[in-house]
Amino acid sequence: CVRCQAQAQGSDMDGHYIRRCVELARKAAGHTSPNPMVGCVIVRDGRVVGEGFHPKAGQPHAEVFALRDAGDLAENATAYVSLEPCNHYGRTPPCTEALINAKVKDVVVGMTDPNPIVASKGIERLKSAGIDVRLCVEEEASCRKLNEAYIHRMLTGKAFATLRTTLSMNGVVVNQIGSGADQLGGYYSTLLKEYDGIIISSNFAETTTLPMSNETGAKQPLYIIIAQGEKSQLNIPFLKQECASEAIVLSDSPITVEPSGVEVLVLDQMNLESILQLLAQRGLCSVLVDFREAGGSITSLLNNFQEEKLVQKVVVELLPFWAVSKGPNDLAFGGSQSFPLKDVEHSEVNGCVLLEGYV
Ligand code: AOF
Ligand code: ZN
Repeated sequence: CVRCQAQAQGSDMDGHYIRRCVELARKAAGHTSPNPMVGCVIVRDGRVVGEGFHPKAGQPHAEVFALRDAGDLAENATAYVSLEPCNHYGRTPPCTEALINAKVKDVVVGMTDPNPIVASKGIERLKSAGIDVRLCVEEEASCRKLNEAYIHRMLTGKAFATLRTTLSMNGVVVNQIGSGADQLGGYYSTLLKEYDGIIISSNFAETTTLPMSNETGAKQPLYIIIAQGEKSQLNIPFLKQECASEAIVLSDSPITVEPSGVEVLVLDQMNLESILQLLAQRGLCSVLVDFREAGGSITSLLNNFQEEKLVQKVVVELLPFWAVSKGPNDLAFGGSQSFPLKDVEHSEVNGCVLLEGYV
């Protein structure tokens, strides 16, 4: 019947507009933590009348920007939001009230908010105000993927960890910045933009020239430098540059760091679990474990990462590059079992093959 067709069309369009919300949300990738990335689209009579996204924690939510953009046209419109609207006073007032006051007719959400102070209460509040609310089942998975790190932190109290390495065509772990291989690794600047922090070993920090965020145009990720063993001094040249990123040194014993002024924390327990908890407490949702040296101070942290469920994702860049092997090459760690990764995707970036999979 005509009515059913109209409904089918309506739900087809749900997917379309929620995908647009995800696209808008991603504009703030790397800037929203500890908050999620959220996008919102306001549609009236089949026409987009307002769009917005959440730019940064402390700033207004996506719905507020989209409602402002729509103005009076929000009345009787449909609001699409990639995440359930919040119903609490945090750094900003509840989006449910903003939607109710704007008199929207219905709301389509991409996923419910795992934040226990929201968790379906936003949807209930909208329904109690007579607003029709539906979940866009078709795009729920893409909304979850968008905020996989935020969801993980919310549910576990730990930062979402991605293990990253680069391999040459002959299977050598490429850690020699300046060898020519790093120029090919154009994907690194994308990672710098998207992750809240990057864990590297003290050896790597001492010997490398990491691309600084000002050079790559990205925001400043926090470098988390792991110092383990007998070292009592650490000299980190890349932190002496003018546009240096922020850094924190996590050490298992007292240590002096050059340049001075870098924050140093001596941990009683140097294990990945306590590090990821500490980073989550500091508001980081996602962290990249940049692993490019066998036997370095990060190896021991990763010994049982699969069993401990501490690493969620693995990213490997395969570079069109032949490298000289300078020592043990196989990143041998990770417990006693071999296992296939899940939901593997591959893509090509600047002539490198990028493989991503979930643990
Ligand atoms: C939304 N739309 O765009 C975002 C939401 O401190 P606040 O006020 O920014 O609140 C943060 C919480 O609000 C965050 O943990 C998450 O539950 C929700 N984020 N909600 O309706 C948005 N960013
Ligand atoms: Zn909100």
